[in-house]
Amino acid sequence: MAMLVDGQWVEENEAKNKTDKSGAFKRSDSTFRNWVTEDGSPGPTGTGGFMPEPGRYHLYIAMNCPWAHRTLLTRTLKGLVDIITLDKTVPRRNEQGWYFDDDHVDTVLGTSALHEVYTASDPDATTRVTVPVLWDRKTKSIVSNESAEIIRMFDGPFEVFSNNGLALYPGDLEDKINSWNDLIYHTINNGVYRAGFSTAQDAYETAVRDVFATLDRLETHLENNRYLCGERFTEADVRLFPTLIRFDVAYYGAFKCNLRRLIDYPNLWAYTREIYQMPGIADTVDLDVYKRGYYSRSPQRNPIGIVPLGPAIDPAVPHGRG
Ligand SMILES: N[C@@H](CCC(=O)N[C@@H](CS)C(=O)NCC(=O)O)C(=O)O
Repeated sequence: MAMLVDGQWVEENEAKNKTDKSGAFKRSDSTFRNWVTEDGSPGPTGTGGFMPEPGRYHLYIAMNCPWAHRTLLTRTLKGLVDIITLDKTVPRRNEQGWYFDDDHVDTVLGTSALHEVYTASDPDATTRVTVPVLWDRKTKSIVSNESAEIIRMFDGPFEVFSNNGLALYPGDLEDKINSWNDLIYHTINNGVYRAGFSTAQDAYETAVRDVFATLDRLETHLENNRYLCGERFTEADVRLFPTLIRFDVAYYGAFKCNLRRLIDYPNLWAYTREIYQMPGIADTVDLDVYKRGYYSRSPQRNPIGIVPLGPAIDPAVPHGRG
């Protein structure tokens, strides 16, 4: 898969870049790490000047991407749909990486591929071109391409324009949320990728065992807890949901995470349905896009590119919780 090197879109060897000597999958770090803050002052890692303003910021996502899904969920849950505009790339990549077409238009810059958005921000950028991207119309630059940080920005500074009382990262739950986030990132969000992209049996088995050890633990936890941190829905739930909703249609088969299906876990499956049935969330989900995306033709994982018909799962079935 190609990437930007000194502002040029160049090919490079996917396997070489993404796995280490043991065959384990390695994810690269995000490169744009600025922050929208309440008063526009610099955040923890970036330069300043990014004030929260309605209509100033624009989110680029791809519907199949679970990291982008976090930002889409948070935008909906925090009531920011009219404050932060949105464009979706075509939900697959071609030789230009993430791209736009007649049905998926870049309404801000009119580019035909996302790498042009990156070079519009930094003409000399050396980086992978990933979704999500938070774009600033005012400075004509990328604020951030790190989903974990974009959802924190959506949770705080924009509350002056939209405050529905939902705090995804409340002070008294920070430690609990951070500890769930650590576990869920390594063993679930990235765990399924470690399984699906590994090029050695051992690395694959370790990843799959990690995935299911955490799913088993979550199943027990959700027996007596409505959400990960108890009664309150938090960022930890936002970060877990994109992997769960993709699990049976994508990761179970395409990434060989097949010891159990999500629907075999009654508590986890009901929890997933409850989140799916929250206002606006079903619109952020597209099971068919997930299936076609993860089963797209790949020399390593699916050389012929056949997309399976099943499984038929229905997250709209009443969840019966609480
Ligand atoms: N750390 C990033 C990861 C995002 C990411 O890996 N996105 C994938 C799509 S699911 C991507 O755009 N990959 C393109 C590439 O690596 O070239 C985040 O969480 O925002």
